[in-house]
Amino acid sequence: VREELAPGAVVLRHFVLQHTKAILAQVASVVEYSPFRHMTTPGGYDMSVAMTNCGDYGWVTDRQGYRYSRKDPLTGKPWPPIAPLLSQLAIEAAEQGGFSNFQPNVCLINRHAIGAKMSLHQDKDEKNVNYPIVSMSFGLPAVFQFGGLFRSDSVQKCVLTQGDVVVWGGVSRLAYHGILPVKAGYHSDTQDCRINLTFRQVD
Ligand code: MD3
Ligand code: FE
Repeated sequence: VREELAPGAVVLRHFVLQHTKAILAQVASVVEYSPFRHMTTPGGYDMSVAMTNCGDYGWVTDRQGYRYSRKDPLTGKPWPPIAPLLSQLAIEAAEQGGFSNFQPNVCLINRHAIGAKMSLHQDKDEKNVNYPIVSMSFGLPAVFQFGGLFRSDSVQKCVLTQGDVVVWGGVSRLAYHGILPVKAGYHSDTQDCRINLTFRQVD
C-alpha cells in the first residue's frame, strides 16, 4: 500500500508492524549504550522530545548549533551501530518510495512523552538532500503536520501510528513539518510514549 501524502512523500502504512518488537528491542539496546537525553537548541531551550542516535554519525544540538557528530557528546564515545534489521527495512522502504541507492548511516531516535511536540522545521543539516529520509513510528499515535517549502505555507495533518513508515524525498524532502503535542494514552509496546526513528544518509 503506497499512499502519496505529497509529491515525493510516500506513506507505507504498517510497513514494519510485524517487526515492532524486534525494532523496539534494538532501540532498547541503543539506549543502554547512548541514553535518551533532552538536547538544547542554539537558542537555549531544552527540547521536549528526548533523542539518541545510532550509526556512523548522530544528529545533535547544543548552544553551538545543529550538526552531525561522530561521537555522542554525552558518553564521549562513537554512537552504537545501526542494527542490520533496521538498515535493511529502511533500505526496503526507500526502494518502495522510488529511491534505490539509499545507504543510511544515521538513525536519529526520538522519544515523545505525553505533551512533547516538535515545532515546524525543515531538515537541512544533511549535505546531500537528494537522499530521502525514512521515518518509522511506534507506540502512541501522533498528529503529524506537513507543509511546503515556506513556514507560512498551509499544512495538512496526518496521523502516524505504530508500524507506519514514510519516505520523504523529492520536493517533500525540504518541506516544513512538525508534531503536535502527543495526547495522553497508553500503548502496550511503549507505555506512555511515541518512538520515532528517522534514517538519514549524511555523506
Ligand atoms: C518530512 N521527526 O526527526 S517524523 C525529525 O515524529 C522529525 O519524530 C518527527 O521531524 C518525529 O526531524 C517527524 C517524520 C519526518 C521526518 C523527517 C522529515 C518527516 C519529514 C524530513 C523531511 C520532511
Ligand atoms: Fe524533521
